[in-house]
Amino acid sequence: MESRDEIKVSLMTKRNLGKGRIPNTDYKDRVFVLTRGKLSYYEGNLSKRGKLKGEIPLSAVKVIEKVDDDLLPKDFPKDNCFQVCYEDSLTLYIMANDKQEQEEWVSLMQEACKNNNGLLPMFHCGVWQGGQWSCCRQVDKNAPGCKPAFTQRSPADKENGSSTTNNRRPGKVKKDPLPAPPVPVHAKRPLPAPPPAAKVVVAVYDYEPSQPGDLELKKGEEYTITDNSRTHWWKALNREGVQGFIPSNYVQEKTEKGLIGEGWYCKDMSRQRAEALLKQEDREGCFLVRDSTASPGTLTVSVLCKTPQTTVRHYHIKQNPRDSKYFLSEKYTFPTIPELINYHQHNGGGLVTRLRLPPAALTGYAPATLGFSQDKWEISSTELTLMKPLGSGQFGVVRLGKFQGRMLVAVKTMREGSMCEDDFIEEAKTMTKLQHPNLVQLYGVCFKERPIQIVTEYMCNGNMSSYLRSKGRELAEDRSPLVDMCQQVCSGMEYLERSQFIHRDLAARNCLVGEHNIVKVSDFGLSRYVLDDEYTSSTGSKFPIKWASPEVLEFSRFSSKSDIWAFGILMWEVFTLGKTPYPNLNTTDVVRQVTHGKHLDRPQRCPHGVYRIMKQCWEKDPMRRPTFKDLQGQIEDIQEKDYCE
Ligand code: 9M3
Repeated sequence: MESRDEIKVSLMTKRNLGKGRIPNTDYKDRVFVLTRGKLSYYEGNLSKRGKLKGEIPLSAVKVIEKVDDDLLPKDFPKDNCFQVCYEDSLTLYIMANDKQEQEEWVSLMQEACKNNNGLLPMFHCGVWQGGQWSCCRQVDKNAPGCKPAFTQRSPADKENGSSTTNNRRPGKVKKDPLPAPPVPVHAKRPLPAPPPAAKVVVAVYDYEPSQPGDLELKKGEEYTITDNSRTHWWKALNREGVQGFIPSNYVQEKTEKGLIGEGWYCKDMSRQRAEALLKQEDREGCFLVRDSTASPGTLTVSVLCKTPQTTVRHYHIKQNPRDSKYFLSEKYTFPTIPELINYHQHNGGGLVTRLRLPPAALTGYAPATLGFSQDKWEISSTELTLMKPLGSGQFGVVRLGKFQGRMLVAVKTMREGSMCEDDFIEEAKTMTKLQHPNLVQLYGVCFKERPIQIVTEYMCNGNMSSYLRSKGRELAEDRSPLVDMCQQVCSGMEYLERSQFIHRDLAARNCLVGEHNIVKVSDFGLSRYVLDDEYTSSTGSKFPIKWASPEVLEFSRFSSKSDIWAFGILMWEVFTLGKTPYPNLNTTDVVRQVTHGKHLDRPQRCPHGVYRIMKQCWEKDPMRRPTFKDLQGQIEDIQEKDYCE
């Protein structure tokens, strides 16, 4: 019988853990019904609800939290488990059918119970099994939880403290929202390592939550990280004690120099990138502060000076060994770096020009998050609005789209028969976990309906090959933007190499350009799922012969080293401003040239230092080719003098 005050109804699997020492371990499919006052479960199924089997008044609920999949004992029939702790130490474990359902139930129940009096600030993220907790190995069933719970308690609750009779947590802990180390209860049992000291981070971008359970971030504010066991989504507490998930790349750890959050500070920026950004802004005194690549541990101020010619000057911030004060010019010393910068923003103080404002690209641009939220990589087509076509790829049309009506994305709609869909879906979850500022982010896949849709980060300037052809002249006036573009691709590829992930079709056409000349590698690994002989066979008309290494041509042997070969060709594309390699050769002649060790010529006006790097990528023996890590160092070392050769 449906009732109007039913908030959610789902058929899920339950395990009941009773009070006794030997918990009853039966798993039953039940129809769970959440109303404003209680959680009930029934026999039967969604179309025919049977006998009522149990009921929990929501006022008795103390914890609603997910159980970590990794901490579930093997006999649990499913993942996606969450727990409802209620009354005095009773726990109901419920297994949802997928992550989204789990997420929805947890957040709906947390919302429904948020004003409960007895909410516990800590919970166990594992299960009670075989006489111990699978998360913290404590052997007392009533041992305090080892992780802070998502207790969005009202201010009144915080002041009054917990009126619970439950003995898991003493009342005074209400002041301390951070995890306390588990209490050792049995000296002989192995105990887990105590949780590391709480990490305080500063938001470097605003973040607006897109899912229940996410926490809003405000740029410049501090947050305490309560769980960073996953790489890309962390749990954090804000100053008001509200907890939720945040994208880990939107925050940076507070440093002793206190620079995170300053609009002019950019931690990981190469000299080339700094020069390219500043020159692109083309404003006298435009500046930024970055970690020095030449002398690690020190900072460099890079500033644009327009007279007599446009140049970027780099100044090391030095420290006086006597009083530890910072300076650019010995005459003016300061106890902190922000004070030093503030001084030079108002006075030349020995610099070629006064420091003015940092580039807009540093202050405005927020990176892609990894997936839309914690574990959300399945996307429903109802969350997508499709807009104009951006072009066609190997799998069909790619459109500009909006996710949840507010975030621009690119949506690839799979043409029927163009992709080996099942294999791709299996891999997609792993691919959404790859995250780097120079990789086009795969946000998720809409695969419950056909055609499948792949949702990725949108890049406003399209592919790099066309970009070079149309904007190349401007970029080539000063060649450091070209080195910078190569360096950005190299950084993204170095991350793929480190993640043991092979691109298999690296080329300028498969890189995309965003705002401020940002370049990202796109469609990595997708060639494995192409169903088209013209593309997959090395004799097919669409096979990327001109980017293929000798071992790929001969034995289809793909590796990070064959990616390196392709990267050399991509550098050649960059320095010819988007020309097609081997312009006058047909495919048979290309294969003949490559297998005989003959390479592309040095593009006109390409610095010799850059061409030397390309040639290393084209070593016949893959083992003699450098790694992307090696190349990163070499590209970084390309000096102004290379342009004068
Ligand atoms: C079209 C096609 C992309 C647009 O989907 C692919 C694709 C698929 C598979 C492969 C393998 C490796 C398997 C062979 C290769 C490619 N390609 C494709 C990636 C896009 C695209 N994606 N475009 C954009 N963003 C994303 N994420 N942005 C974009 C594209 C075009 C314009 C603007 C933005 C555009 O119209 N212009 C014209 C005006 O000047 C700016 C560019």
